[in-house]
Amino acid sequence: MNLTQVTIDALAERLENAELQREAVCMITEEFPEMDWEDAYAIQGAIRQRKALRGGRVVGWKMGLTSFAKMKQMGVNDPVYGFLTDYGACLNGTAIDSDSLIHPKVEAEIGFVLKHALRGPDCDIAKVLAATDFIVPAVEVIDSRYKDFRFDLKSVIADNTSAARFVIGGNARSPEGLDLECLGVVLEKNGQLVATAAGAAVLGHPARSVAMLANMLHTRGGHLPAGAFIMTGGLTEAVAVQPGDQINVRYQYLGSVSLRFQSNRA
Ligand code: OOG
Ligand code: MG
Repeated sequence: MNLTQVTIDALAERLENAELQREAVCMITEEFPEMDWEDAYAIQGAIRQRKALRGGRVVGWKMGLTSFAKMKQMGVNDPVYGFLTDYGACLNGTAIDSDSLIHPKVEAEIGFVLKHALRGPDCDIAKVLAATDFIVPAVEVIDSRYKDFRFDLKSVIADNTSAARFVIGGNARSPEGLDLECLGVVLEKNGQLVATAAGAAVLGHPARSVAMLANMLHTRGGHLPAGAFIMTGGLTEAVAVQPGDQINVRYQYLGSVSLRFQSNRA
């Protein structure tokens, strides 16, 4: 680690305030180029602690930058992880308050819920499937706290991988008998097709994203407990949304997830 605890705490406060006050900030590696991976996850951990002290709860994990489409869009090429908060959870069909976000984008994702704990270092697709209770379709609303949604990997890890809101919908299904690689996904905005994908868009198989998460958590002394909810990462490019936009994502086998964005400003 290259940053002091004082700097880590100050950066966590800066990024969390950017979220709470909806004001984008400059990428933090510009000011602290010496920041390393452990510093980045330590800042994310300090944000998590700040939320916990205020009574916030962590309700899941997320992997990010797990598809080629996402890596290409953001100009980075390694998966990262973050956490999901209780206040981020929104109901299927809900209107999301655009005024509470800076510059939201939506991502179609596949969610896993575990029935058994998963521990690294040797998790693989088979172990993940054996530990999975059910698969759910989900949409993540990301909202980078950085100006113009521009960042490098360390900065985005510190910013809890742009996590903001998420919606679980459709039908939960056991992974047994589901072809997760071929699982088709159709993303529509305002009734128009904007992106399509198959499950294999995420690291060749979405369960590989969960395995990678368990292995990454292991390197920092963590694991995924039974009951854990995990979002495996956007299958397509993220789609920018404005107030008034309606999003509908249809999943093969799993039903659909929909949400809209609404502003109360005049
Ligand atoms: C980082 C978060 C990426 C995903 O599903 O790939 C992410 C970002 O693109 O802002 O959540
Ligand atoms: Mg995501």
